[in-house]
Order: sequence, then C-alpha cells, then structure tokens
Amino acid sequence: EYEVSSKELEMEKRGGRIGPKLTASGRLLVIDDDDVLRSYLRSRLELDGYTVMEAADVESAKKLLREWKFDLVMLDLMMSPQSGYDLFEYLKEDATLKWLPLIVLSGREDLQDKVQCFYLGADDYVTKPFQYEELSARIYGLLTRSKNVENMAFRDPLTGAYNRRYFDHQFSAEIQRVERYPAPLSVVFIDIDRFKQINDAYGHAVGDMVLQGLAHLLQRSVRGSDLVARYGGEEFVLMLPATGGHEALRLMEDIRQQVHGAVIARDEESEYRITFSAGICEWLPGLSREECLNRADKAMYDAKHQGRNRVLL
Ligand code: GH3
Ligand code: MG
Ligand code: MG
Ligand code: MG
Repeated sequence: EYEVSSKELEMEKRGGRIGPKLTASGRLLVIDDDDVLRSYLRSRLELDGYTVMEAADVESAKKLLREWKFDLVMLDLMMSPQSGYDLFEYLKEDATLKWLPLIVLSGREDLQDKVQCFYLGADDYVTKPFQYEELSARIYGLLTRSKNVENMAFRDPLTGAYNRRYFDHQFSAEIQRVERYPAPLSVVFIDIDRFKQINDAYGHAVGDMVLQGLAHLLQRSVRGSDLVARYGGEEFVLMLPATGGHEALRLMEDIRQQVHGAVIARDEESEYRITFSAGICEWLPGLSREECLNRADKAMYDAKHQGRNRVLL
C-alpha cells in the first residue's frame, strides 16, 4: 500500500522541495488501479507543470493511448483484470508507442519482475512506496534524455522542422491508424520555386535563411496535430490528419498567398521573397505511403508545369 513518507509531508507543509524548481512540461499517463496513488501523483505532477491523465486499468489506458500523444507512461504491474504486462505487449507492438518512455511503478521488489521489465523495454523501475522527489527527478531525467535523442534523430538541424525519417515513420503509423479507425488524412508536397536562383544571386547563406523562414511560416500556419517536415533540399512535406483533400487545398491556398505576400527572410542587404508550388494527395484505403507521396509529388510537378506559385489536388 502506498504511503506518503513523513519527510515528504513535512516538506509539503513547508511548500518546499529538495530538487530545483522545475519548468517541466509534457503529457504523462499514470496507469494504476490504486485511486489514492493516482490522484496523489496527479496533484504533485501537475504542481510540477506536467499535464496528467489517469487510467485505472489496461483497457482504459489503451483507449487514452489511441486518442492522445503522451510523452511518458507510468505503469503499475499488479492490476486486474489484465496486468501491466498485458499493456507492455500492446505498447511494444505499436510502431508509434514502441519507444514511449516507460516507468514501471511496482509494489514488487522481486528481481524477476525487475529483470523482465527491463528486457521488455522499461526505462525505469520504481518500487512502491516511493518518495515523490525521487520519482519526479527520474521522470525529468528520462524526459530530457528522450527529447534530446528525438531531436537528434528526427529533426533537421537547419530549420528545426522534422526530417524525412520522422515523417515517413509517422505517416506510416498514421496510415495504420486510419486503416483501423477511419478518418480523413492528407499529405502535401511543397517545393520552392526557382530556389537555385536565390542561391546563385545572393549566396548559400541567404538560401539557408529562406529555408528557415519558410519552415517557421509553415509551422505557424498548421495545427498542433499536423506535421511539418523538410523532405529534401528545398522540399517540405505536410501531414494533415483529420483533413480531407478539399480542406487541405483551402489551407494550402491560404499558405500560398501568405508566402507570396511575405518577406520570408531579410538581412542588411535586402528583403527576400519566394513562391512555392505544392501538390496534395488525400489518402484513400489501399494506398501505400509511397504511392500517396508520389501522387502529391506528381501534383506538385504539374503545378510547376502550369506556371509555379500554385497548389494542385
Ligand atoms: P523549381 O522551381 O523547378 O523547383 O526550380 P529550383 O531552382 O527550385 O529547383 P532545383 O531542384 O533545380 O534547385 C534546388 C536547389 O536547392 C539546388 C540546391 O543548390 C538548393 N539547395 C538544396 N539544399 C539546400 C540547402 O540546404 N541550402 C541552400 N542554401 N540551398 C539548398
Ligand atoms: Mg496495483
Ligand atoms: Mg526540388
Ligand atoms: Mg524548387
């Protein structure tokens, strides 16, 4: 049974904490059948700045994992009717959940449980009762490391946009998801018009600034659930979940006009403007990731041939 340690209660009364004041953020999922523990953890984690969701059993945890994107999961082993091990299997089979940082919260000290959990892919194993400060520090460390690894593996260093590897992975996962739970899904292929002329006329550094400017504008113009990635040199792709082809066309037409009217980058010498051409493909059942992207790419080439600075569906 979980108990708050006397030291902790003492600290809480003083409103203090051992560790540094955190500016923590992230969405955490606490899965435990112990109501008291869950609500205690939730209130402490929320004070640290996290967003917290709770599940009391494996089925409701699965439901939340399908509906939300979490940064970290805390999982109790001893639950009924299904145990925490059942959720382990579920997480490891799903491409989008496989690498989700996972801390096991267990009442069992058995070596066998610990060893099994780490082989199954747990990042940490904390036994109950625990002191909140220690758990909080473990969460913070795990989140920081996983964000860093994610950034290095999945972000383009020049623009900060996601890279092609991440896009392909997420797009495949999204296709898997809409095959199971039907919903609209569109992708957009964007290519800057006559970008070579910018490099030739003003130099590579200005070209780089322009790429950064466009990436920022794209990121500002889409929803949080949309994905912006740099796919190649001066090519960007967007993944737009819950968005049909015509809605994507309206969005892209709006972005096209914004870019056409904007100063995308500036330095002491000058202000730089660009246009882009884009192609959209709405995913339909049976289309592979490659086929879908090829269609968007082909629509983009048609837009080029029709005179550039336009978007085609
Ligand atoms: P189009 O309208 O037909 O797309 O013409 P374009 O000039 O944009 O097309 P092209 O594919 O011929 O040229 C793309 C250029 O993008 C060539 C390459 O030098 C430049 N480029 C690719 N990656 C980078 C980069 O990271 N930084 C800079 N500054 N330029 C890049
Ligand atoms: Mg339990
Ligand atoms: Mg190109
Ligand atoms: Mg181009």
